[in-house]
Amino acid sequence: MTQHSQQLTLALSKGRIFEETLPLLEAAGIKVSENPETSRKLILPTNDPNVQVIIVRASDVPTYVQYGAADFGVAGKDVLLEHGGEGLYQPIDLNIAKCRMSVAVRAGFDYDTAVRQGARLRVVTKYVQTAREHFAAKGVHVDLIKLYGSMELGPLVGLADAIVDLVSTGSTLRANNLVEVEEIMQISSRLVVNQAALKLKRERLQPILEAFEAASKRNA
Ligand code: PRT
Ligand code: MG
Repeated sequence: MTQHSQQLTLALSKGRIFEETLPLLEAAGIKVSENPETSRKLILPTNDPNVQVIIVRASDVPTYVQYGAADFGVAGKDVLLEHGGEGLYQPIDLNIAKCRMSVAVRAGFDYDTAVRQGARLRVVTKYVQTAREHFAAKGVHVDLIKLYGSMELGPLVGLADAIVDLVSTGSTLRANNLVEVEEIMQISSRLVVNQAALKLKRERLQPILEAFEAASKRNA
């Protein structure tokens, strides 16, 4: 195989995923040479001339990997469920960027009674697919409204009765007078690998996947 075909591109997003992937990369002997928080570069070299990191939006990671523009990447389960996972092999739960996806309502709104009485609920969320499946499985009628951020505002300004969003400490909900009424699922980030790259670049990928797997067990 040529040198070029063994070049690896890893897709990461800035912020918590980048920060929490760094120790896993180090376990595989890879050090990223620049910090995406201070650099404007979207392609970051590493100490390994055959490995580069590209910085993309968290929700775009699966797309870059699906089309082979990146060989592998790190994405939250929330993002992967919305994407659908087409063209992606998902071998490892990295146990990083952990949180939960939950339903929250304005303090004082009686969610359980509304659900029991079969009320039709308006729900704002970025996670339309996952929310649709959750409420369908419960037999709750919902009108889902897609938002791209600041979901917490929805119930406060009369756009919705409830939100479906990610929660970690709960302080964003508290600051906006919202209460968590139902946990939908636990969320963590997964390693995703392009299916063709897994076959064609297995020799280069395998040791990195093994190092990631061993290091991520310590986060479990
Ligand atoms: O920010 P941007 O719009 O660019 O993209 P993004 O929000 O998708 O990226 P980023 O980096 O914020 O999140 C990347 C991944 O981290 C997500 O896909 C999740 O899998 C994971 N993750 C873990 C979280 C959180 N914890 C989290 N707390 N993603 C978002 N949040 C947000 C949440 O949406 C809410 O606004 O933090 C707020 C709640 O936090 P607490 O601590 O106040 O409860
Ligand atoms: Mg964010």
